[in-house]
Amino acid sequence: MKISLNTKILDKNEQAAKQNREFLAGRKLDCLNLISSPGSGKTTILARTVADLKGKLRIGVIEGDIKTDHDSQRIRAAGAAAIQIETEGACHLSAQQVGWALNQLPTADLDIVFVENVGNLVCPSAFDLGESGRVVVLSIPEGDDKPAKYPGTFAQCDVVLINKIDLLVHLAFNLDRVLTDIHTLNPQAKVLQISAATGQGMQLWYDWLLNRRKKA
Ligand SMILES: Nc1nc2c(ncn2[C@@H]2O[C@H](COP(=O)(O)OP(=O)(O)OP(=O)(O)O)[C@@H](O)[C@H]2O)c(=O)[nH]1
Ligand SMILES: [Mg+2]
Repeated sequence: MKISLNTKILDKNEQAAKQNREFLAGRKLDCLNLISSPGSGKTTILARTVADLKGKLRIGVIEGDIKTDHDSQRIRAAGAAAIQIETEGACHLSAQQVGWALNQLPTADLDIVFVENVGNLVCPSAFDLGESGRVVVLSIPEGDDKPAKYPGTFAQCDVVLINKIDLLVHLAFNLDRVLTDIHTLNPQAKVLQISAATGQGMQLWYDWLLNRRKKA
């Protein structure tokens, strides 16, 4: 019984994901799904990206949180359109929710939509949103064992942002171990070391984003 219910939920999600993919392709819109633990710095990265790429990349953001619209307010303050989804307890965004939010955004005037998923390294990676790429954010204070402990999430992404690199000097974090573990799980993934607080390495991220657009 339990298995068939799960299958139904996933089937519904898959149908909505397919519709989102078609919607995005029809508008030549890139869409990146950001996945991480709570507090890794997703909103800080996005707000800085919006401000720094003003005039170079037209960005919209879909924010997923269990409660509050704090993150969408931060994105709007940085200068981009943002739609908040409050999941009211659900640990991930669904493709249906993202489909609804895409319809609220001024997509005709955008190049890319970022989806900031609910902070969680487990559930979001199991749900296809119809996105064109995935970004996993890992921050230094979370510890260097996270890729090994949450292999599914790190195995299914295009880029890993190692954020809060400014804290590396203060904490026992074996960067070599993390780089090796990510490479073993996902040899294709690009790994970038950044600090959304200080700006260190952010240009590497912007280059990755802008190159992606050129290739599309
Ligand atoms: N030192 C340092 N702090 C950072 C950096 N990036 C973000 N922070 C801080 O980390 C905390 C969490 O940042 P958020 O951007 O809210 O993280 P988030 O992943 O969006 O959090 P949730 O949406 O709650 O999952 C804030 O206090 C930020 O100021 C960084 O590069 N270095
Ligand atoms: Mg956030």
